[in-house]
Amino acid sequence: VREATEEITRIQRAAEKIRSDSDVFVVIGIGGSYLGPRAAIELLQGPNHNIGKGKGNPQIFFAGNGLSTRHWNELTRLLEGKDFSIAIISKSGTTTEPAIATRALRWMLERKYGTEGAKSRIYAITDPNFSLGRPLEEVVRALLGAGVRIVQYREKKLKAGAMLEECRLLRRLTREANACFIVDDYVDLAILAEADGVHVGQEDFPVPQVRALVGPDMLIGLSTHKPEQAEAARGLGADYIGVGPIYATHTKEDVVDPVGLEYLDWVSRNIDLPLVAIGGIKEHNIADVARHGARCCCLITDLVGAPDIPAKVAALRKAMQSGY
Ligand code: TZP
Ligand code: MG
Repeated sequence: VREATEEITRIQRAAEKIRSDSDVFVVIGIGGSYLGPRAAIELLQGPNHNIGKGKGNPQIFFAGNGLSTRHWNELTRLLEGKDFSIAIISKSGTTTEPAIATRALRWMLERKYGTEGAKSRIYAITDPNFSLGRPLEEVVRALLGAGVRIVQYREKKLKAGAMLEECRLLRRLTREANACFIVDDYVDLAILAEADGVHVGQEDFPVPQVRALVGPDMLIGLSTHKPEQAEAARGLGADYIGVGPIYATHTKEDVVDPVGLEYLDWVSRNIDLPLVAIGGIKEHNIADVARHGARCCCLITDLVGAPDIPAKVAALRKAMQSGY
């Protein structure tokens, strides 16, 4: 009974978030998985349920059974410039529905960042030791100004109060730039700073316990170093995985041995979760990392330690694109 109640609460919270954040709600389901929800939603859309005007009252689009070009064009026209949520309904665990959702999300990223930009994403991690003495705010403003849309706060020395102050600043800057803000290691700090996500390692609190603390909406990233860890990640509830260290790095203390490009190859072929490659990635080797399946690369020293951060971001993107 307790589990059922928790599940209903989870669904209600998800529904609330979809209602408040989305202009359009896309329902994807095939066959029977499609007809049931369609009937239920159409019933709810009766005269007293005026669904369909945008945020607070999203328009509902049924993409189930609609794999034709005409249907797809209709969907993309509807989604143009809008905020949207996607629900995948699958009774049998088929891959068709996630494939449509992935296509829609890729389309959205390509519209937003351009075809090349969508496949060459840079995930920046802050580190005061490698920032050439520049203040955190200056470094992060430069990253955001250069189009970086994922910033992780990674701090190992400051006291909790000072970290919270820095995180509040980064939360404000990333929100203004429409960028994703992740906090490394500290679940409490991520919650207090209203971060979009928290990143944990294999030896931190286990992902299910982190999920219990952060709730259903916050992203959880999990570092992985071998196939068993990557295979377990989805079941644990991770939203994306770190893959690395690809190359040797001195930036992180007690880091595991480099996993090389082979592990990245394996993950990109076998694991159905977004991945970010990390560890010793630099302008001179990022093309290889991209060639082995990374569409999002995570860097510290070569990025925050660059004298000209915008020039570095542009060079990294260009090098990534040369690797595809
Ligand atoms: N996790 C795995 S490697 C690493 C972290 C935080 C450090 C990456 O830093 P750099 O300077 O890009 O090698
Ligand atoms: Mg960590």
